Amino acid sequence: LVQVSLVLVLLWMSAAVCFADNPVIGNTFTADPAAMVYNNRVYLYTGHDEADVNGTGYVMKDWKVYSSTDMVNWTDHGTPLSVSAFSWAKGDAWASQVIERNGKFYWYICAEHKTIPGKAIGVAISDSPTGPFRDALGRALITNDMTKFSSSYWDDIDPAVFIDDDGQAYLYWGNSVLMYAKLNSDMVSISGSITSVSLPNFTEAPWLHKRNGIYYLSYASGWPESISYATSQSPTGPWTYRGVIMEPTAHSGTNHQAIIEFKGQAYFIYHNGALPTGGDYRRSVAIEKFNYNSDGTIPTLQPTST
Ligand code: FUB
Repeated sequence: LVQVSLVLVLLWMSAAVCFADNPVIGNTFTADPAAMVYNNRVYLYTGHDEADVNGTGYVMKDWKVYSSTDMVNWTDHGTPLSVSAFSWAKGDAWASQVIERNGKFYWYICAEHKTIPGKAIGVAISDSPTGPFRDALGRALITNDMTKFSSSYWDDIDPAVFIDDDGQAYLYWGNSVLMYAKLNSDMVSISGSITSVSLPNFTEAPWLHKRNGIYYLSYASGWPESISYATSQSPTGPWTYRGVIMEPTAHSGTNHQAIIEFKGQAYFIYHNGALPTGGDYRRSVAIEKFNYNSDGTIPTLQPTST
């Protein structure tokens, strides 16, 4: 009887640990994670879902920052950036990513443009990873250009930024079609032209990372969204499709990922609808540890909370 009780207690404890760990932010609905490793800390930048429990669309007005030295205990740094910081924007604080260059922090965001129909990408700047941030340009960096891409109202969403070892920075973004451009070293202007990329089943949410000389481009694919990825020898492709990292989760049609390495461990950071009363418009950031396969491919991951 003692042994059975012990096993039951251990089972309960391991279930409790899983529940406590994922979603990692339990008191606020958070979505569209991006992560940056800086000075031995992980900074987690998220969107903020504020739709009520019967909501039928996104209510997103600002972005949040958390940080951790162990990926388990997270410090809440509040809400250092909101749509109101961008005079050209009128709402929809959608996905974003922050990167550091020469001691400055650049926060690429997506919001609805006040005067140009559709979403646009802007950039805020700060001296600290936790802000305060201010609009770096006073105008959007990327706006809807129907003449070039005849694409949709939503094509300029989900900015992802990457700086290669040679110092060249790249901005990726898109919905239905992936686009990318080089950034100048000022990080707030585009160098050259915008290129579109064909990827199998690309929906949105690009994320670029590099490991052992291989460039990984992960993205949300299909609907409901899986997270798929492709690899290349270059940040501009050509890309070889490698498969699915995560199948759709149970309570959120969207998923949106960041992939980082911290203290020698790889992490897949994503969102789901797993909190009580969570769902499509009330999402939560979750994290899975993973190990690359010996050939550098990424295994398919099971969400530990759905
Ligand atoms: O959060 C709003 C949108 O939902 C994001 O821009 C997409 O990636 C999807 O997660």
